[in-house]
Amino acid sequence: MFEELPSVPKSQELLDKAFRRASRYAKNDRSSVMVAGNILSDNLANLIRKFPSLENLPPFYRDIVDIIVGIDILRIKLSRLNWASRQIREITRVSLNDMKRQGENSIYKRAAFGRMSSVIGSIKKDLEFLNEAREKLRWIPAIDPELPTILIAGYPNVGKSSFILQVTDAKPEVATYPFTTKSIQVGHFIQNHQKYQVVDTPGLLDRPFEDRNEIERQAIAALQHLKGVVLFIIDPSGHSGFPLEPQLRLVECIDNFIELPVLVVSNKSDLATYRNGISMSTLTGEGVYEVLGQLTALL
Ligand SMILES: Nc1nc2c(ncn2[C@@H]2O[C@H](COP(=O)(O)OP(=O)(O)O)[C@@H](O)[C@H]2O)c(=O)[nH]1
Ligand SMILES: [Mg+2]
Repeated sequence: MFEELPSVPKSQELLDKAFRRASRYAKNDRSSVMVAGNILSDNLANLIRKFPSLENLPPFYRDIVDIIVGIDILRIKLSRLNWASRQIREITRVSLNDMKRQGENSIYKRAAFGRMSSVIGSIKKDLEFLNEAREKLRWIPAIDPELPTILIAGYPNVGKSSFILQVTDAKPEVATYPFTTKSIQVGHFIQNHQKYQVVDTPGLLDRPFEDRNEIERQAIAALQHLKGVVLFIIDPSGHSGFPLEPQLRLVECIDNFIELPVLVVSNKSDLATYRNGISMSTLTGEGVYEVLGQLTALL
């Protein structure tokens, strides 16, 4: 949806293109105005059409877009392009009328081109904004909001990435979040003809919530729009470098903040086990498919 966003031209590039074509292909002033006007208004209309419709965005994407660029400002910028596109059509129409009534005179053409330039000039900042927005949105993590999703939570080094590697077939896709330096990992597996995605969100569900900034909190909130279940992995062995205590506090925190079902599993059963709950080893594979079964049942 966002990967295919076209690059947004600068206002001067748009004008150059339109006027160059007009002078190259037009036989007279009338067709010159028509060519330039059509190129400008069509280019703007196409740009608007290629941006995902903000009304129909799935809630997950909607929240993410809102975090990254802001839905309201994006809507305003797109409507400015729409305004400009209509202005250009109107200028073209009026100018062609003038020429029809008063006869061809290069004054009309020059006046029309001047007005077109000033309309396009007035959306310079909007075009720049949209191009920057495109750069940010193209990197929206490869999460498909339609698929049932296993979100992995837990402190660093407990085995979250190892779990993805164990249960998903291909190498997980890695995408950078636009709002952190970390990379999100998404893998897929199929069970009973149903495709599932497994998502590891470093930086989001791996440390106490008090440490989070507003954007991270919003991103976590966005995750809740997914058809999801949280797999909370704890490492009772001490191998990860984190004691059990803070890990259990994070479980509580996530339980409180996130409305999706949470399954707590203790990992590294080859090293140590935690008395209550299910355990697995993402190193040896022991227990991993039982855990997966429980997760898909919750979904
Ligand atoms: N002994 C043991 N080590 C594991 C197990 N799972 C992961 N590890 C190791 O723990 C370290 C962190 O694993 P990783 O999957 O990167 O953790 P993440 O930071 O939560 O993604 C790596 O060195 C893994 O090889 C396990 O079940 N048993
Ligand atoms: Mg990891």
